[in-house]
Amino acid sequence: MADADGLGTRADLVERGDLPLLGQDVSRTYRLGIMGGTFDPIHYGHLVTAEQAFDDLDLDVVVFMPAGRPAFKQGRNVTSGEDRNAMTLLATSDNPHFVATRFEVDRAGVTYTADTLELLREIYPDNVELFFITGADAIAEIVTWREAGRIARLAHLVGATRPGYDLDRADDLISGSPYDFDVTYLEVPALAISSSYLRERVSGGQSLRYLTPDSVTGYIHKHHLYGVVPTRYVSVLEEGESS
Ligand code: DND
Repeated sequence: MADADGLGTRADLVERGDLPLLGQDVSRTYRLGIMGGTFDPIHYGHLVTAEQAFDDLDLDVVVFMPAGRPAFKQGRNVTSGEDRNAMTLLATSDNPHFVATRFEVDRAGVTYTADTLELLREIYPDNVELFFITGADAIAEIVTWREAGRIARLAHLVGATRPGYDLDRADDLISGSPYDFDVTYLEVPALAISSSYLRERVSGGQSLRYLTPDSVTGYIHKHHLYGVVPTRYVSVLEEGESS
């Protein structure tokens, strides 16, 4: 299969462990979920959304794809692709149907979703369908993304909404757009957490426990991300001895 934008052949990509090998059995259709995100940092909102999409849409696997240079965050200082990729790897490593890929991190220039989907379409045979998963915030915005029409042609969309979320707005924007989006809406448990909330907590010296896997928190502390405030853990015994 053709070289995908200098990233290597289909076999290379699979051998590197970056992308799952799908489509071998021509008598069946495969369903590949793609969870794109800045993941700065990744958290349980992202993970629970992908897990639910996997179950509800009967996906074969969900690929987590940290954005290389995100198209829309040029104004903000985004953590390096290497760090965001490492955190994504850690967060997904214990789930057998999640895979983290460097597909966008390794791509030069601004990474647009339409280009990513086009490259995946070149890599995978026709019996692999693409499902691009987004959260409630992103689903209403998708009509404004670069080459939204191309996105609509290349992939099904999965829009994860929270209970009580005003779906009508997203639906109006999508159905009012000139593009033929195929969207499946899912209701995921309300996890009112965001990467910016996690960053604020880290810089304020607060815990990330139960917001993201502990391995991600460990990585943030070890690599001094988000203005981490070093914590000195003192055991109850030590405290008692010093008083
Ligand atoms: P975000 O920066 O929103 O990622 O980017 C999401 C994807 O959209 C990436 O793949 C981007 O490359 C792509 N995008 C955005 C804008 C323009 C274009 C492409 C373009 O090509 O023109 P976050 O890390 O913030 O979030 C990742 C996903 O998780 C998003 O879909 C977000 O809505 C969702 N999410 C949650 N879902 C459920 N519960 C929560 C969530 N927090 C974030 N608590």
